[in-house]
Amino acid sequence: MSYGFSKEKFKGEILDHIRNFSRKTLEDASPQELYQAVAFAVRDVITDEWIETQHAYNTKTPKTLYYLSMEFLVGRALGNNLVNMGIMSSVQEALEELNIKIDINKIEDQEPDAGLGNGGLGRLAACFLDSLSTLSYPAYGCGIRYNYGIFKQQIEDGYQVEYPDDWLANGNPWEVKRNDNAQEIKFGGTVRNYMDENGRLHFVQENYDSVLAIPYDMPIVGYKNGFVNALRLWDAEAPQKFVLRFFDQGAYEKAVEQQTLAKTLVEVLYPNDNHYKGKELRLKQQYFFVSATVQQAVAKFKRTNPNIYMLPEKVIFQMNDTHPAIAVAELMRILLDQEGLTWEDAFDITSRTCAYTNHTIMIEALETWPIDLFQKLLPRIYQIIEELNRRFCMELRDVYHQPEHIIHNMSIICDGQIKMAYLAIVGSFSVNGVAAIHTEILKNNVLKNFYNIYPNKFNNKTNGITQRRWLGHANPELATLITDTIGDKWYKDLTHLKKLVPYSKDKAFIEKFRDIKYNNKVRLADYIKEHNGIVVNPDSIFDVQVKRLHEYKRQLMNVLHILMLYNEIKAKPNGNYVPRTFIFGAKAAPGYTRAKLIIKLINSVADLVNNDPMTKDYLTVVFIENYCVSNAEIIIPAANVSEQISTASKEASGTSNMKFMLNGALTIGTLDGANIEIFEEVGKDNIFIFGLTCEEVLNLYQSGQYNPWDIYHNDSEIHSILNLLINGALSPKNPGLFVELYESLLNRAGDNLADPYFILKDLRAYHTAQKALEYAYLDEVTWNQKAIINTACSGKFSSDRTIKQYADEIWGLKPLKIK
Ligand code: HBZ
Repeated sequence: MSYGFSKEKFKGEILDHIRNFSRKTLEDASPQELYQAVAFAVRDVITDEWIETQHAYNTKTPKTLYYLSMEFLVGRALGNNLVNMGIMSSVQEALEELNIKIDINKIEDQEPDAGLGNGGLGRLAACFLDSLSTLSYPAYGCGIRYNYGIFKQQIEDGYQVEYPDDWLANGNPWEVKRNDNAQEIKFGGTVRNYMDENGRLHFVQENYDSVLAIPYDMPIVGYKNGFVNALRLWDAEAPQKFVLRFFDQGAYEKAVEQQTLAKTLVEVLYPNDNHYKGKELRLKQQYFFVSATVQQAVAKFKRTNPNIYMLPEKVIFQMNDTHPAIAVAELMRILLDQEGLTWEDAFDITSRTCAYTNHTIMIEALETWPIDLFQKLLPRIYQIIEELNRRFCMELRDVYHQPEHIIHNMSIICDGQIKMAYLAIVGSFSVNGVAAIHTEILKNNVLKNFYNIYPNKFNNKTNGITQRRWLGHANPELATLITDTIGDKWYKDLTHLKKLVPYSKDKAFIEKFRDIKYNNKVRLADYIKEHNGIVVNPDSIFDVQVKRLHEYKRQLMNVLHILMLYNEIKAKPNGNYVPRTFIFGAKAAPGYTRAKLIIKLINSVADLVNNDPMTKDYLTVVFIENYCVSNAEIIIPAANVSEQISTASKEASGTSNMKFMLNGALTIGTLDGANIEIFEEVGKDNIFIFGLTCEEVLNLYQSGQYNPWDIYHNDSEIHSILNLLINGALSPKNPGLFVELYESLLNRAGDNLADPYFILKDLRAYHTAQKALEYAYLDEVTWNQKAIINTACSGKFSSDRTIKQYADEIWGLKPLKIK
């Protein structure tokens, strides 16, 4: 079944909306007003299916997934909905018939990105929602309706400057407020206990501050199946907002405090990616949306199931990293204090309902909360975690016969801190990593002790991306070529792309594929001209690294390689060089000083090479500001080369690597995360692999034997580019500016090791791989064949595959037939 669309009705709704809300003629309506009108008309088309899907949940009471995530990086909804509803061309026709002069892309551009996430983890959650609806799985995405999403980045004088992302300024036409599902969330106060007449102990939280959690639902439209799930984002409101003026003095103050709490709670997304900061407000945010979701899920379950013991048969809480790990304790609280279950029964139910996904092994990203902060804010939850830990340690001792030092290491509470990852593991029946190598590292290194005890909990679910957005919407020309060649089944089953393999030898297909890449490069060149004022050559190699800025992702190594090329050309100006455009996009966490300096360095290198008459025809460097979902949809389809150069073992999976591959870019990368699986799919001739392996990195790190000075002294080219960082060539007005980065590569004060990301160690190998790539690009036909093979072999990396594995192997979820 698909969505009931009538063009005439649609046109009428647009006219009505402009008339009633803008009070204008269609001609006079601004692009933003047109966007609002189109969005409302589309939402109207979705409504019946949305109601029906939700009605089927109520009547058929299927097992339902609650995907708990602090982040959903959904981007824009309009274009994606049109693709999934299969009405893109009908809507275009309708707009033409209404004589609307601006085209649909311009209307789509009016929509602000819903930037409710930092990077990979948040975008993964958004891809998962798309797959869940497309595969008809009953599910809710559950998160926070931040007033401000990820900051907007501007580059000023080469530096990152952050601006607030007021994404709700013009309202949000997709969301629906659901007052009837409001939940009360309690913070602070004290816990009183008493014994009842039957000798049972009860716990009551008193003198707490409370805030109301109000859900806003956004529709998540499945691909041509009439199945509409909800992304449920919780907003905070103060309770008793309206009776403020009747309060006596004490109550008045409390009421004001609660107002402030509600206002600050959902104000802004924390902009750190792979880095943990123990901020009290962040813990409040976590408990706020988790408690709201768990309370609501249990209440909904109880409406149709009298037997609470059946909960694991009907409800799954999947925790997207440890940020929602508090769900374990919150569910325990509800089962113990509200349902009156015994500890054993409550724990049995909880640990069959919760599951945990780990997204990082980076030590600095692991969440731990100081006991005093935690206890003050969540006194009852803390008691529960303490008891959980007491019993867990007892089990380690009595059942698993672990020695004391191991028990100490595994304890959820240790040295005044609560370790959220351990809480998540102990309270879950499933612990998964996000790429094969990542899961192996979890099992054999980081979480080894837990794996020894609970081997059956551990499993891998390699990440994926949705082809509807990342090919269907982002690259419509390629999508059409593929459909014309092999049919449209790939929209629902990406492995169909394999049928393109024989076409990698078909001259006409190769040419079409090449022309589409060229057109996408022109589209990106236009974007760059408009936003950066830089003219780039669409015949040059578009070499792209877009992702959060982090030392482990090694944007700095990319820049150093560009400087090597620069020096080569300067030394031999009459050589034969393949023109290259290096494109970067990256936000740095506002407090991450070194990452921000790397952004400045990229822009300084851009100034140098783009303006040097000897190099400017061969080398162009572009930093695209404010990298986000909507500009990723323009950048990725235009890439020839995908930079995936993290220090092996550090990137859990990566997902942009999959988007690039799908769009026919060749990867240059390390054997890290999902790069390894991409390598397995495409074979060695269609990828450029270099550098240390995970094992080598882990050994080198442990041995402490890395000495970058040897490289500095023995490799004269590396020597001279490092000197560019300290001789003022890149920052004449402030010659010492980049000394810090130079130092970070050679002597890292305070670390047990110079540069734990081994940049100089891998730089030469990276340079060699780049040379091979450049050489391969010279043969246009072969290059395009490799690009086609990349697209053809990307089937594994659909989030549909990932979600089906989660559903079959973890959740026990079945697709729901609506009609
Ligand atoms: O999750 C990323 C991994 O780095 C990446 O390799 C993986 O592909 C992706 C999806 O599994 N992790 C993140 O994006 N992590 C965060 O954004 C993050 C945000 C807040 C934190 C910690 C981590 O407190």
